[in-house]
Amino acid sequence: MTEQKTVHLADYQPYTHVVDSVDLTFGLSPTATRVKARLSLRPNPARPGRHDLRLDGEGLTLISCTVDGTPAAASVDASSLTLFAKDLPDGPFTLDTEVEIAPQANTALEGLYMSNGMYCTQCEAEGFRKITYYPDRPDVMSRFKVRIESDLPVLLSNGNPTASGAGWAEWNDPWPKPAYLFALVAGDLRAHSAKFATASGRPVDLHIWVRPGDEDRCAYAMDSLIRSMRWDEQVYGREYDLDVFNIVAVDDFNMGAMENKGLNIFNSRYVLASPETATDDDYTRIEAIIAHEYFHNWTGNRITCRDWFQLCLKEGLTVFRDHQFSGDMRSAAVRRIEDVVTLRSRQFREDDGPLAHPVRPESFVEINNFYTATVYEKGAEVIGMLKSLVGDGAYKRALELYFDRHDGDAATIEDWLKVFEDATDRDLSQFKLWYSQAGTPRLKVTDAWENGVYTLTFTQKNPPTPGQAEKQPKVIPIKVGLLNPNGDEVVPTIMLEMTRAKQSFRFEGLAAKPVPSILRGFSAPVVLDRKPAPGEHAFLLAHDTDPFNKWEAGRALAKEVMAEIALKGTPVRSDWLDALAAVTFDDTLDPAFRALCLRLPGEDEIAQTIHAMGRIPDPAKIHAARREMSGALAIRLGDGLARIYKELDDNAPFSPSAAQAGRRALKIAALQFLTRRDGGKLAASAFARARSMTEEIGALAALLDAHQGQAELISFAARWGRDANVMDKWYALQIAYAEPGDAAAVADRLIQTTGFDWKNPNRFRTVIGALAANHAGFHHRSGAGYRLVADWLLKLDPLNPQTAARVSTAFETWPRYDATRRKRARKELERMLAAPALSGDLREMVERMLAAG
Ligand code: B3K
Ligand code: ZN
Repeated sequence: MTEQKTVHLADYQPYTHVVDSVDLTFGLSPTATRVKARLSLRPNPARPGRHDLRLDGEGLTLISCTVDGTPAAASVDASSLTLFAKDLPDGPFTLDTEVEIAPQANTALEGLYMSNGMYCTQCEAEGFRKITYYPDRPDVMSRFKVRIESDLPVLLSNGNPTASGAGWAEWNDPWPKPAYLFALVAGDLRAHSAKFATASGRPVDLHIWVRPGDEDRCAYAMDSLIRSMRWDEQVYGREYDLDVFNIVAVDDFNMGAMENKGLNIFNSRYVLASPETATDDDYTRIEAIIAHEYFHNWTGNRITCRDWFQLCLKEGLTVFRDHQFSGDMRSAAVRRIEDVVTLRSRQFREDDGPLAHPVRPESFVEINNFYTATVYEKGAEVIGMLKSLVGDGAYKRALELYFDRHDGDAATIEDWLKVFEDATDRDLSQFKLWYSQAGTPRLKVTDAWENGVYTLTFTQKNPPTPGQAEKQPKVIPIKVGLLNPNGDEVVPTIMLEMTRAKQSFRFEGLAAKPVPSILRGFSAPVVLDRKPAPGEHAFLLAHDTDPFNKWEAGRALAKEVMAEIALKGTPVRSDWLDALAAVTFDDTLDPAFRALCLRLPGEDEIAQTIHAMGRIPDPAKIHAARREMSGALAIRLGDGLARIYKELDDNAPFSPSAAQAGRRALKIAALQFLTRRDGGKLAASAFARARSMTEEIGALAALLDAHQGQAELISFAARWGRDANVMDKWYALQIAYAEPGDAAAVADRLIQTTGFDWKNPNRFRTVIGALAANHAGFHHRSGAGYRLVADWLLKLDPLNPQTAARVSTAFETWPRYDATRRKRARKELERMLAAPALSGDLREMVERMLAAG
C-alpha cells in the first residue's frame, strides 16, 4: 500500500541547505536514461545548526554519489536519499549523483516520460523527484544548467540555448527557480516561429513545437501568445525576461498545460487549431490557456510559492489575470457570464460537498489533489473582490509593490495581503477569512420601502464544511444598482461593503420603491437567496443596465421554473417564455449574449439548487423538466428563431473573432431548437454544408438532441477518425445526448471500440467525463453509471493515479441524492477503497468522499 502522510501548513520550516546552482546532464534512452546532477550546496543560515541533507527521490536507481569528489555514504529509501550531518562539510560543498530512470515505463506522466516517441517532463507539483535526487520543494530556488545528449533532432530545456552539436545541446536558465519549473523535451518536432520585441527592446524568438504535419495549426496559439505578451506589458508592466520562449504540444498530458520557465508544455488540444478542427470554444480556451501559462512567468515563476499550501498565490492570481485578458480581448460581459457559469458548475459544486476545502488548505495528503476549482476559480474570485474593495488604482499600486518587493521570492498569502495593506492602509484580517474558510456563503436579501426610504437588509450564512463547523462573517463586496419601476436606473452601481452577519443599507431621496439589481457583475462568489417580487426577474432581464445581472435575471427565472417543474410537475411558465423571447429577438443586443440567454441551466446546477432548498433532487425528473422546457421554447420561439437562423446563415469568410463566434453561437442555439420541430432537415443540411468545426459539431449536436444524426455520426468518424483530439468531440457528444438509461452502455461501447486509447488522459477524461456530465445518466437509479465509472477508475489508477483521482470527483455530489442512489454510490466508493494497491492519490479522494455519507 502507498504510504499516506498528511502534510500541515503549520509545520513549515525552511530547508536545511541552500542550492546555489544545479548542473544536470541527461543521457536519454527510453529504458535507461542516465541523469547526472551536480549541486552546489551550503548550510542555510535560516536553519542554524548542523543538519542532515535529505533529498527527495522516487523510483530512481542510484549509480553513484560523491561529496566534493569523494564517494559518500548515503542512506537511501523509497522516497529519499540522506547524507548525515557528521559526514558533511560545515560550509559550501559539491554533491554529485548519478541515477538511472526509464521514461518509457512511466505511465503516470509525471517526471520524465515519453509520448509518441518524444521525451517530455511534468514536474509540478512533485515530479522532479522522479528525475533525480533533489530538495523538491518550491522554496528551494536555484540556477539550472542542462546538457541533453540524444540523437533526436530537437533538444529543449529552460532558459536560453548556450551551445549545441551533433547529438547534444546545452541550456542555461539565469533565473533561479524551484525544481517544479524544470522542463526537458526531446523529439522530432517542427516549429512554428515568430519574433517579438519587448517594450524595452529585447528581441525574443518565439517557437511552438509540434509533430511534423501540425505546423499549420499553430497560428492562433502564436497570435494569442503575442497578444498576451503585449497585454502583460501594458496592463501589468511585466516584460518577458529570456531570449527565447518555447511552447511544445504533447498528446499525453495530465492537465491543460504547464508554465515551465521559458518552456511551456501544452496538452496538444490547447495549442492546435484550424477552422476545420477547432470550435469557437476551443479557440477561446486556447487563447486563455496560452495567456495563463505566459502570465505565470511573473505570477508563479519570478515570484513563486513558499510551499504548496500557497498554491492559490500563483493560481488564483494567474486565473484572475487570464480572465481580465480574455475580457479585454473579447466581450467582457460575455466572458464574465461564462466564468461564473464555470465557477458555479465546478467550484460551488465542490464547496457544497465532501471535497470542500479552503482556497488555502491547511493540510493535504497528495498535493496533486488540490489543483481544484476552489484554489483556481475561487482563488481568482477572491482577488476580484480584493480589487473591488480597494479600487482599481490601489490594486495597481499594490501589484507594483508586490512585484518590487517579492521578485525572486517564494512568497505566501500573508506577503500578498501585506502589500495590499501597505498600499492602502487597510486592515485585511477579516478579508483573509476568504482564504481560510471553505464553503459558499449564502446571502439572504430582504427589502423595505417606508416613508420614502428604501432599505436593503443582507444576512450572510457561512455553511459548515468538512473540518470547519463554526465560521465568522466575511467581508462581502455587494455591487448594487436601483431601477425605477419604469425601467430607468435611479442609482447606478455602487459597492456596499458587508462586514457583519446581518447588515442594512439605506437609500434616501427616491420617488418610488425601486427594483434592486443586487450583486452586479457577480461581485462576490456567494449564493443569493432572495424571494423575488412577482415579475422582478422578467423586469430585470428586460431593463437591467448591468449585463451580468440582466443575464442572471433570466437564469434565475429559468432555474426557478425548472426546479418547480421537477419538484411539482407544474407546466412550463409562459412568463419565462415571454421574457426569453423579448431578449432573444432584441436585435440591439450582442448575439453572443442572446445565445447565452438561450442556454438552459444544466441539470447538475438544478440539482444543486434543489439541494440548497433542502429537498432531494431527482435526476430523472430534472432531466424531463429540462427537456420539457426546451420543447416549449422550440414551439414558442420557433418562428423567430427561424428568422434569426436565416439572417445569420451568411457566407462570410471564417474568422475566430469574438464577434463572429457570437453570431455562430446564436445561429447554432437557434438550430438546436429548430431541429426539435423539423425532424432534423435544417440541421442535416447545416452539417453537410458546415465550413467550420463549430458549425459541424453544432449541427451534429442538434441532430443528436432530436434523436437523429446516425448517418452524420458515421460520416464524421470517416472524416476525422485519424485526429484523436477531434474525435474526442464525437465520443463526448454521443454520451452527452444518450438517454439516461443508455448512457453507461453507450460509454462502455465507445471505450471498447478498437483503437480507443483509454490510457491517454484526453480520451479517458472525454468518455468518463462525458458520462459523469450526463447528470441523469451517471446518476441513473440502476447504478450502471456509478459502476462503469468505478470500473474504469480502477483500471486507470495503477497506470495514472493523478488522472484517476481527478476524474473520481464525478462522485463528489453523491450525498445529495436519495437513499437508493446513495447506497449504490457508496458501494462503488467502498469497492474502490478495497482495491489492492489503490494509489495514494485515489485513496485520499475516495476516503474524503466517503467521510461525508
Ligand atoms: N501549474 C500547472 C498545473 C500543475 C498541476 C499539477 N498536478 C498548470 C497551470 O495552472 O497553469
Ligand atoms: Zn496556472
